[in-house]
Amino acid sequence: IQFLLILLLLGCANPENQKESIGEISVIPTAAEVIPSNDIFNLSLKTKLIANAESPKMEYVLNALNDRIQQLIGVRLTVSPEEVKNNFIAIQLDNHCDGGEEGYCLDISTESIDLRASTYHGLFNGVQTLLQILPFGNSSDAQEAVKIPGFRIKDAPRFSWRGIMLDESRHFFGKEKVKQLLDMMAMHKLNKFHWHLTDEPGWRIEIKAYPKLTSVGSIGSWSNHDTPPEFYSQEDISEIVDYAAQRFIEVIPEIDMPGHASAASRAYPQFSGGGSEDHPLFTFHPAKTETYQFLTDILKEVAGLFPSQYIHLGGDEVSFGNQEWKNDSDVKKLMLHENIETLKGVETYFIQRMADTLKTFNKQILGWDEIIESDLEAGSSAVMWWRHQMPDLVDNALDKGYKTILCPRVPLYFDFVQHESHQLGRRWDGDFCRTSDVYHFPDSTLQEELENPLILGIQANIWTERIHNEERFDFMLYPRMSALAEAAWTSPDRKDYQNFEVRLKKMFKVYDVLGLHYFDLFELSRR
Ligand code: TNX
Repeated sequence: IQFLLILLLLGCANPENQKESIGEISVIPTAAEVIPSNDIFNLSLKTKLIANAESPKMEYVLNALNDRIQQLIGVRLTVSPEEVKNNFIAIQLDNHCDGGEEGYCLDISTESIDLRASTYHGLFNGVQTLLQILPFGNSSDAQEAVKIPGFRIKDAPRFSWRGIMLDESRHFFGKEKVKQLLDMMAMHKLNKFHWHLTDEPGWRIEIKAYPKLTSVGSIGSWSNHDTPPEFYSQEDISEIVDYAAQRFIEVIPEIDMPGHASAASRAYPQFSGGGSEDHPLFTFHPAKTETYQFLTDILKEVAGLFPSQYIHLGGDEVSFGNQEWKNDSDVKKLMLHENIETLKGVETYFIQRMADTLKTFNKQILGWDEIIESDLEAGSSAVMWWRHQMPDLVDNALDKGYKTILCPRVPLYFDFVQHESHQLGRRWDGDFCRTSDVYHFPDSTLQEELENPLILGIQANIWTERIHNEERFDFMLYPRMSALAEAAWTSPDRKDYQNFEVRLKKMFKVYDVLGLHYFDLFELSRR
């Protein structure tokens, strides 16, 4: 990506572009308050860098900035120990910039670029804004100053949860594609990466206690049952978690249960609770002590790999394959013993039991909206609302005191088509997910609920049954991800779709240079 950005800078170096950017800001997601000025900051070899803290997190912030500065002027700036009065970039932790956990104040004037925030994450977000403001320069012209237009910006996010979920069970994309996704998320100030690592076609995370999960369970994908094993070793996982942390992105793993368990069951059939004709081996067995031990061992390793406070336990669509539970003598015994009357009750029992297990590892449960019916700890448990045709679920979740993330199928499922002419992808009763629908979410649907602080934010989900290669991945993700970013970050009074389209056209230049196979939604109107 860094190499490609150099190309971008070289390719777009043209004085007209520089003029064009003065006086207007073209950043996605757009900032809360922006005041342009006539000042110009000259970034050159003489520019000094100041930072008021030394720590790994400050390094992450400075690296993000220096990667670009190096492209612009040929060198990285080192932190200057002396006091400087002019031509400096100051990156400072400072409680006077009142932007909460992730906000920042960015002041670009003739004398200095002054970035302040009360957290490192805020500083990182400020750097991301600055990177989008920096004019396109020419790295071969290191002697010439790069002119940066003056602005005073004060910014903070609307939602604290701004997420993307990627399903790598159905199709496996691998480390490089995931890192590119994380880079793009960072640029867009998206901060939660939910990683769907297990499901029917493949189990994608190495578990040392159960090697067959990957040696057997990771063979095959949705479109090809005979692929060689494709999975992330624990080393790979740590590399990705670290790469994300350097971009202030939290990685939340999902180990789906008790349904969507087929890949695990192929490897270890002794823990299977059976399935259905369409979904063989779909469930874990809910009434065997050994199943719970198996899953506890797995979650113990998972908990050690991911610093996130959450582990996502899925919990979705169990009815697709729990028919065999009905006639199972152990399940019958469990129901009798625990006073459970329905299969949904068995599911609820299972989830409650596993949520308790998570607590022993100091983790909290996150799950799909089916888990609302379980009695979980209020205040710490979190659910993702996905069944868009059932908006009452949001109220149910809030009533039970669960933290709630909004990712309704329409408009936030990126495996759905984005244009009426598109054939490849899902629809729901003819409905699909346009970029503009993504952009307008959630203001187009929920009102009262949004006042509730238990609503953490929004997320788009990339399910990959129908996304079998990188080109399709890009096409389904971009530009909807840019729209998601603004929906998640920018307050409703600052949202303006027409203005977003103008900025998106500029973002397309970035996509182009990165070689992303995005859907050019302006192409149709250009013809
Ligand atoms: C429903 S969303 C699922 C996924 C599918 C997706 C396809 C959810 C919790 N379960 O297993 O991949 O629809 O759109």
